Amino acid sequence: MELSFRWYGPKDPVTLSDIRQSNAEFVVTSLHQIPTGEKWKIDSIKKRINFINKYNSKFNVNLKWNVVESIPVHNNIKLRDNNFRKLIDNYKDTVANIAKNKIHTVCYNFMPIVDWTRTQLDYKLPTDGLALRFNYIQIIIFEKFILKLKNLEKRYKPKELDVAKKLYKIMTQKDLNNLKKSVMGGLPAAEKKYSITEFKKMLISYKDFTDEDLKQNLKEFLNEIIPVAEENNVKMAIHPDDPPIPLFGVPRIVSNLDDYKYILNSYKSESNGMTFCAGSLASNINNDVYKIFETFKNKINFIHLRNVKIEKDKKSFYETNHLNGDVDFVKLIKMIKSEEKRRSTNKKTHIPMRPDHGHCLLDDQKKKNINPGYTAIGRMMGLSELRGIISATK
Ligand code: DNO
Repeated sequence: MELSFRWYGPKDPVTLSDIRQSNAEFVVTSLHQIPTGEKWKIDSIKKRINFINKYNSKFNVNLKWNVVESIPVHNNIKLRDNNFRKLIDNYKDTVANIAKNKIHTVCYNFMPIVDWTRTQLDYKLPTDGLALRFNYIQIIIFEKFILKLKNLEKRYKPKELDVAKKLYKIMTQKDLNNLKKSVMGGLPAAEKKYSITEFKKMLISYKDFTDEDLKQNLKEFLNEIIPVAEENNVKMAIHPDDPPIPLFGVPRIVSNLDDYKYILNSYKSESNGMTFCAGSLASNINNDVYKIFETFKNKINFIHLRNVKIEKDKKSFYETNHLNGDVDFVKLIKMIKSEEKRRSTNKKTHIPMRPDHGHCLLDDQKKKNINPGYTAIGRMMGLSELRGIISATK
């Protein structure tokens, strides 16, 4: 595996030196300063590479940018609406420009409106570490009492709505503000921080939009992007919905094995691949992560390793450390290593992998400016646990 670490660029409180100290050798990053939909110019990409190189010297581990995570897909592309033609052209140019800078893996997702979603960013664990959590009832509270959406009984059970109502009554304004912040833009990599009005406006654009509609639009997107990726020897890697369950009444189409079958068969090409995100996939109890890995192993272009524990209601979860969650990482890493061995007849044997998220631990808990899930110490602990497994497995 190419041991990698996500870095949010020069403004990330986690520095390139911190990353080097974690023992990672590769950097996964994106030009987050460029608004979603705009084309990335060759020079802007080069500038980022030069920034990384500036701190590389003959005395230290030379970090290399191996994966772009992400080139976000604009909602107008997902909706095939307004200026989507121009946006697709920009996306193609960006993919080509990345390749011109010798980066050949792109992670992206196709979740409507938001990227990943959590309801709590500081869930206290028995170890005193702080974790990210997704609570199903809190999502209902968010939809019903913050967004004030109607017709929730179509999507939620009467008992769930009842529990949500009772819990809402005892929540303080601070609790509600925290929930709102967690869902609507407290997370890094969110394409945009929405106000309630903007969020509702986005929901309206997806009104009456079905899973089939979104699938069709993803297929059209692949039909246009994959040939450009092929031409430039770029491997696209679609990330699963996080969490892989329906939210806010809008479609989700990258959630399970069948979804991936559809996507990967929509355009058969080595460039049409997946990001295998263990934690995202495992947060839907119906997903068998090992089976998903086994089924699509030759299509896996990028790997995210983190672990989750599904809670009693079977729909909520929190992020555990790598060794304590529902996914057996010893088993999974053995599978990854055997896939790498299988590929070793080809040139590219090592799959880029990054420890995805970590708990907020030690000094990071005292810092004001952190990216939830992306603190240095927690991820470094994650990577260390993974490195232990990697070196102990054949
Ligand atoms: C969250 C990340 C996601 C991921 C995008 C990929 O921690 O895994 O933000 O980068 O969904 O496009």
